[in-house]
Amino acid sequence: MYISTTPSEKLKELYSNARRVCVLTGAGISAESGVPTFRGGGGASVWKGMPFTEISSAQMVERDLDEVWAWFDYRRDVIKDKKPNEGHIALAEWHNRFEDFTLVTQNIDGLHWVAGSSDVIELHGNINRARCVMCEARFDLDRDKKHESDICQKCNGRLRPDVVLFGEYLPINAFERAMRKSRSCELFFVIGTSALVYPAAGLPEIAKEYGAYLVEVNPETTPLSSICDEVLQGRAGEILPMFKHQAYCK
Ligand code: BV8
Repeated sequence: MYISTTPSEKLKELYSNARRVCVLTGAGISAESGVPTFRGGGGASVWKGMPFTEISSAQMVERDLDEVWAWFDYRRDVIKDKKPNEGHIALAEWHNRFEDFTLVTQNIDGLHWVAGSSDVIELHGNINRARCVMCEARFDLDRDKKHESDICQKCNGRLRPDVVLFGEYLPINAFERAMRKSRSCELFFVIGTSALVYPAAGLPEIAKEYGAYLVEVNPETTPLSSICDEVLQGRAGEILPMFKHQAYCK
């Protein structure tokens, strides 16, 4: 395994010739935008004494949907003025750089879209959308305000945040597409995730199993690091722009 703060000659070669590339991002790619991560502290990990794995759980929607709304309104308020950083912007350019590029994110902050990524597979939903618990209709939320109504305009059912909570299934089409692309890619980057949450954290393992060159971008070591071909130890906003360098772009 190659560990460094800059890409190896092998990775530069692979990057300049690759056609099928897949990327999985986690909260770390938004850290430099000022969005708190979950396990790096910073406020996205506890709500009124509850760990986020409890307040962001299916049980809480049953138990106290108002409290779940309060938690997600708080988080939407925290991220409403946050902007994409150099890491998001670099990845947005990769859509045109490769013949078959897939960007998969665990994040719900929507910053990849704001950075210009045209097609993002959001495995865990989006914090700026609500979903009806009855008819599943979806409604965009106003970024600058607390959610206004809990009632579905279509069927009068109750609305909830359109995010995947612990104990809930991921959107099946999104996850199946992410799995297919993980199996078929030549180069897989896993960026800014502690690789603790499944099934998302299984995607790099699948890519590796199917022969992809697996690259991790993270200032810290994770449970995935040991199976990676290359670990780039640093911040996404520093490392990803390095790939813009003409030296290894066709
Ligand atoms: C599921 C939305 C099948 C909500 C999220 C019991 C019952 C059911 C399931 C389970 C169970 N026990 C375990 C499970 C599985 C569970 C799971 O994995 N739990 C973990 C905690 C062990 N998974 C699920 O429940 C999933 N569903 O399994 O369905 C099922 C269904 C029913 C019954 C049985 C099975 C659903 C998981 C989705 C949960 N929703 N988000 C919300 O946001 O509130 S997950 C949440 O964690 C976020 O999406 C987040 O992205 C994700 C992962 O965290 P990370 O992104 O990795 O963030 P973290 O802070 O941890 O790490 C940041 C990293 O960035 C660090 O490594 C840091 O070093 C690095 N970093 C920091 N700065 C930078 C940087 N890197 C680069 N540059 C920087 N500048």
